[in-house]
Amino acid sequence: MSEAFDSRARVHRAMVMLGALAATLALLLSVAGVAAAGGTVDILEEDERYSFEPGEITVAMGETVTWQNGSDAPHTVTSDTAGGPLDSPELAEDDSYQETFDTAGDYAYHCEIHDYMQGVVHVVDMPPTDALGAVDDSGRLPAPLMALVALLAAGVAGSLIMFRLRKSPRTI
Ligand SMILES: [Cu+2]
Repeated sequence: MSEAFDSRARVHRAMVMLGALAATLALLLSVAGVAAAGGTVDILEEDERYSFEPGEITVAMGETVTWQNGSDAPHTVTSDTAGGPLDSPELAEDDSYQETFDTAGDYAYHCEIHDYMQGVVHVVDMPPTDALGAVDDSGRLPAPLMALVALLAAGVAGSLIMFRLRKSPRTI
């Protein structure tokens, strides 16, 4: 009776451990995904005035900023400097616009329709925003993350083997 209980407890412990490993892995992958996504600026209306939220955003070189029109009026995302990188068409409600910034600097922009709408993108020359490195252009996971996944898989396999070895003398 106590043996059956022990075995159930061991199965339970193994399940908890696997769950914790899976949760850790999911968290790491989502962190990498967030870093690769860059930033998002929402276009919002409050008291009949429109604004870019946040008005200032900081991203690393190579990252992409997405503007999302969450208001029912048309807007543009237009560089203050002629010939600047930001030059969207009129964005209708729920339309979005993206720009990837490969050069460090401050990019001021406005809306052509509502000239009081102003924003700045700060692009800084630094490694991707998470410690593990962002997903590169090929879509593959970066090497440190791959190594971690391999390590976790080895740990799971190892604990399963240990579990079976310890259990087998009794069942045979
Ligand atoms: Cu506007």
